[in-house]
Amino acid sequence: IKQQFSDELSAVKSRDELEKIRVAFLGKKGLVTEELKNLRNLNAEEKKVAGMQVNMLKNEIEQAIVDYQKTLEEMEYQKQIESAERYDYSIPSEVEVGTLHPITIVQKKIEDIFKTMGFIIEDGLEIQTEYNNFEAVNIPKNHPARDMTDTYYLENGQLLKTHTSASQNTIMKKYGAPKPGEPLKVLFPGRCFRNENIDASHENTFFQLEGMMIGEDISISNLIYFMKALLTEVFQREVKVRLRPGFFPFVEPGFELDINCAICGGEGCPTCKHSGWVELLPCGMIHPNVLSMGGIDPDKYTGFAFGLGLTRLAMMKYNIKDIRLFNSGNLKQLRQFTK
Ligand code: FA5
Repeated sequence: IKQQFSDELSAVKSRDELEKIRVAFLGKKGLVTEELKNLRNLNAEEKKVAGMQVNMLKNEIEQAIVDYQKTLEEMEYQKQIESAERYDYSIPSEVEVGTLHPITIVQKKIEDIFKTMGFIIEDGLEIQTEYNNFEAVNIPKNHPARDMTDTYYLENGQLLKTHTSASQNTIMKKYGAPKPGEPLKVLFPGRCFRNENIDASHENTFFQLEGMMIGEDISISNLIYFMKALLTEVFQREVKVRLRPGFFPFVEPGFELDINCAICGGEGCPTCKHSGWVELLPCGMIHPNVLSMGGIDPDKYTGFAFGLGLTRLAMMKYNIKDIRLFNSGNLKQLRQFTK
């Protein structure tokens, strides 16, 4: 039986064939099983010797089948490897790789600068309540300041946020009053929407990047320090700026920081409406009412806020004359900006 088994096993090429052999030798009517059954015809002495031999044979065959099963599996695996598609990783790829949008590049750069200065980055909703967009930043119903922006209202009474300041209240409530010596420093970029007459410097969909710092003795000098750090890093050179008083109901005092137009160098061009300056960075000290509505005690804390025109900043950085390029989907032009 042993000889017959090893002859037949050596011819096996598949798992099906192996199973057939297993049945032929170890199955209910298999050769080994028959031998085991025949033991009952022997006397006690013979049974002892033959029983041992048959059991040994049975174990050997079982083991041989298990081993052969493994060999077959390895052979199949080897076959799969050999027939698998082969890749040559050294051949240069012809797949086109996308690039970041220029606004994203500038946004990431500013986020990195502010992160090193200890700012947290927050993400604000694009659909906001009237309360967050207006009331909570001190622009009550019927206040003339609401005419400053033409708002896209949704049917459910909510609106597309007209400025990133719409997130101020939510963020103040999320973090609460700052701990002593640990001012709250947050940066929150976002897409804003206004029903504008579109021209070279006005879009109906554009980006702002807002920042806030609130603590026990935050002053205008902190504000100016951070604004300077921001612009020097972005432009990698000293930039000419001018500060004018600016009115926003949510800051007191408020300022407008303008940057010398990079397109014409201050000579005057359509991008800067022939003034030589681009309105870029309104800012100011957060109004006490806004702090109160955010749950922060204005008698104890002060803070500054700024609302950078991120899209306009990208125009100045990359010398883009017309704001409409950003939303144009013109990849040929947009992908030239890489850093
Ligand atoms: C605001 O939106 C204030 N929320 C900013 C602010 C925040 C002030 C915190 C004080 C404290 P303003 O409407 O000026 O302000 O817009 C801010 C900037 O967004 C502008 O300087 C400009 O760079 C940019 N901006 C405004 N409207 C458009 C537009 N239609 N297209 C492109 N950029 C725009």
